[in-house]
Amino acid sequence: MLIKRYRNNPILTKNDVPYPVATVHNAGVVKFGDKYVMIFRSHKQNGRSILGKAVSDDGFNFIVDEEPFMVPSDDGVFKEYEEFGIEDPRIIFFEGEYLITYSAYSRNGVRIGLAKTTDFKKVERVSLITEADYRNVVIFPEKFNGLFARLDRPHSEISPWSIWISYSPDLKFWGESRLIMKPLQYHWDEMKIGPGAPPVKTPRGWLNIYHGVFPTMDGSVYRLGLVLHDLEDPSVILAVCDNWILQPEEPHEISGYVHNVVFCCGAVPEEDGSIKIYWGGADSVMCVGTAITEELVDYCLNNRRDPK
Ligand code: BMA
Repeated sequence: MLIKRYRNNPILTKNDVPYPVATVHNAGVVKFGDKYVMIFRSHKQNGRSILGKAVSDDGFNFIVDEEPFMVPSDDGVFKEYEEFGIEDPRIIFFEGEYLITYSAYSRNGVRIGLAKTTDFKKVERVSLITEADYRNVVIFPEKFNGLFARLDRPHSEISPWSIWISYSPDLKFWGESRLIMKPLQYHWDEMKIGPGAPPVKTPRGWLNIYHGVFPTMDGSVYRLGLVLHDLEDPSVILAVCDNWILQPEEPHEISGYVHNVVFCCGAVPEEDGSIKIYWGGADSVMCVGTAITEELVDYCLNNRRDPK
């Protein structure tokens, strides 16, 4: 088995949160000094989402802060575009700052916000970095030829829910966009794909743990898969794994707020070559599993499908 589920999953539920929430799911996680910081999404009891923070010494046992970490802004342009809530945070560390991308929902659609922090106490919004109909933006934690790069997932009728890449000199203005990967017909990811955890650097490429969705008569099923991007040119996909690496199997992944969902927004590579992969179960709870990073890369390279 590639991913070993932690025996005490779920690691976080709404009962661990000291303020009223209906769910705890889809969290970004990073190392912060000798701690692990998790920024998770919660539905409030009005169905709109906020972001909470939890801290851990070992990456498995987390304590949630007394107050939410980020709630929809009450100021300026962010207020206008976060009215319906903020969702699905991803975190990277770049030159002394933690950058957080999140989905911002409003009557104008869903777009991506970028915020930054150095201490996970004070958080500053930087910019809204996409127009409407974008989700799942992950920024690479390194620049390429002086530019930031990100993977994103716009939606269009002609090419639904595919993965694109874009570049930016300053994190604010993005361009040079290209489609690099599509869902595959009659395949576990045929309906939608989207970047999951921010890409993890490995000796053989950037590893993107992505999600894929398959429509069934009983609703859609969210699973996780693997993509490997070239180290120097991340627009080049070296391999897309034909098989999923994780699917809903535990009771708290199969049933909950939305049933049959495993959804990843964060993974933490460790110095010993292992990696902690975090996922939301059934849009209700947070889970973690461990894998060996090089085994994931081998599995991806040995079981390829075409990217588009
Ligand atoms: C996606 C996003 C995720 C969610 C998933 C399953 O479209 O909204 O946040 O986990 O659906 O409901």
